[in-house]
Amino acid sequence: MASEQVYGVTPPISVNLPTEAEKRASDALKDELRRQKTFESPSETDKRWKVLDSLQLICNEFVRKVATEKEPKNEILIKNARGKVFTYGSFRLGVFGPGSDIDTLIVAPKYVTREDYFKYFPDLLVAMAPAGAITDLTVVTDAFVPIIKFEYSDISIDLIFSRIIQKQISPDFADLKDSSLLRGLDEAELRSLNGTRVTDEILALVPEEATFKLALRAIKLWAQRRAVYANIMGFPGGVAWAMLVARVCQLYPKAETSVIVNKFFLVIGQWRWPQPVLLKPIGSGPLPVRVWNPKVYKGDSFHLMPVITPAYPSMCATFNITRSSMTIIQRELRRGLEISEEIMVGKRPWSDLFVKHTFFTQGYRYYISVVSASKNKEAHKVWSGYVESKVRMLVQKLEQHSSIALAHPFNKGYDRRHLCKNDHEIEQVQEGSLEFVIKDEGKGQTSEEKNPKLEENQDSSAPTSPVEVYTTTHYIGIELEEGAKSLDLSYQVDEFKVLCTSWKKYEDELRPLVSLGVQHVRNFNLPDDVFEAGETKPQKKSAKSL
Ligand code: 3AT
Ligand code: MN
Ligand code: MN
Repeated sequence: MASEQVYGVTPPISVNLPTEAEKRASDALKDELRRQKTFESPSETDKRWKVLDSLQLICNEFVRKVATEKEPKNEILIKNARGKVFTYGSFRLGVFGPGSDIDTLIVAPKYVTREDYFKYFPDLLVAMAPAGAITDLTVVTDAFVPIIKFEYSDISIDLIFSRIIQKQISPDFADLKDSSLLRGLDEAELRSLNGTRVTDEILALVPEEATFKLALRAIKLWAQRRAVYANIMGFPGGVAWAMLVARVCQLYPKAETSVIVNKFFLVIGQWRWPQPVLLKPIGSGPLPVRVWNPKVYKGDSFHLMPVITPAYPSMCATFNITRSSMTIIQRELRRGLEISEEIMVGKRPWSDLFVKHTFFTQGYRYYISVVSASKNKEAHKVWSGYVESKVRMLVQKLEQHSSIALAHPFNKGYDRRHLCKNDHEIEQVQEGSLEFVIKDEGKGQTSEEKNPKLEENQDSSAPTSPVEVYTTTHYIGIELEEGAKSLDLSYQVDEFKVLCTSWKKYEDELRPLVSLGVQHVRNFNLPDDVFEAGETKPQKKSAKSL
């Protein structure tokens, strides 16, 4: 008899079959995930598949068009011209919810370049999709991963592109596992193929896909509710959480979903970092590219909680984690273990695991707010994105301050719009004032359409009509060292500001339009809109109670 396949880099911890109680706990978990609306309806999922079918047709047409342009006489090439649509992200992992996008990759033969993709694909897309189906089309050619983004029948699509060095894509071309497909590609193309290669590997490396998907759904919901989900803010992102769950699935190959979730908190909570989490041994490959290796690369040895992607070239998906975010993640893992232990013995419901964080309600006495502000929407998209990507650097500087025990960045920024009558009001907004905030936003940002002229009015000291100012605010909770008295952060703040404003794009174009403010905020001065209905805002202690 063939021995059973071993998943992962060590033997399993337990191959026990599930008990009746564990099965019941899994059913209860599934019910809770349903109640929490993490699943979409089958008809909505059908719609996603239809959109993907349509993208496959458009993709083939696109490749044919390029073939015809470049080799008009080569009938065989034109006849066999086709590309292949792959997915990655939450759709590929089977953990998408009602609001998820579809992360999609187009692979084309070698004669199709990225330039062709950006030149032909958008128009072809609009022409071939049903009339009016494509909206919000954005083309980002100069991103880290160049991308076309759009809505197709109200489903968000992220569409990236890579060619492979083959003359034709054969009709049965099924996957991107083979590392030799990476030969001859540039960095952007490598990165574009990476998402699909990683998700496919993860799925291939778990013993039971269905169990993994359900457990990952639970962990994603937990991580979002507890505000420990956000790569950019120094927490694990979707791919990292997926690999962590996958590793636990490998260690308990026969276990039910409920057991995986419970053991997740046990195993990951007690992990001996900086030992890396690996789904398979790190492999080598055909390219002169860097593969994660702390023995060779000093930088890699600083990763606090390394979680390594399984597809060549292996990378650390969690290089962003800081000392503070590690402390917070571990605190949350401990909480998860305590609660899930009680859930498993029937003492508590699953809903307790998914209770919302208390970052603002009972989090900290002191917060730092980082406010990026802009005088128009386009500039704000660029500027706020850049500042957001640097907040971790401020967090790291704060961590090093002798009076600060912990600097905890909230995982999401708060977007606000303000209506200002003069430069003085604009300055106040830039410094964090919420006096001029536009309330009753509803869901969409539509008032701009009602008031299209507002943005142009940016100059004089006494504008005749009010101008709109856009802000994004990031909050960092500060825990002081015991006995710390004064807190002078001017050095750290100045350094952070220099870091942001020495960006070339700021110097070249953004400077007249944008600003950056950093302030202290006491908990009782936090703005109302960070609290949900039913939450209590911290109150200033009266003199008596002090
Ligand atoms: P949703 O269900 O869409 O919310 P997701 O896990 O699919 O969850 P995204 O669509 O944001 O999340 O991301 C899908 C993948 O795209 C994850 C990662 O491999 C890649 N990705 C996303 N944002 C970035 C980024 N800024 N830089 C590099 N890769 C990114
Ligand atoms: Mn996605
Ligand atoms: Mn996406």
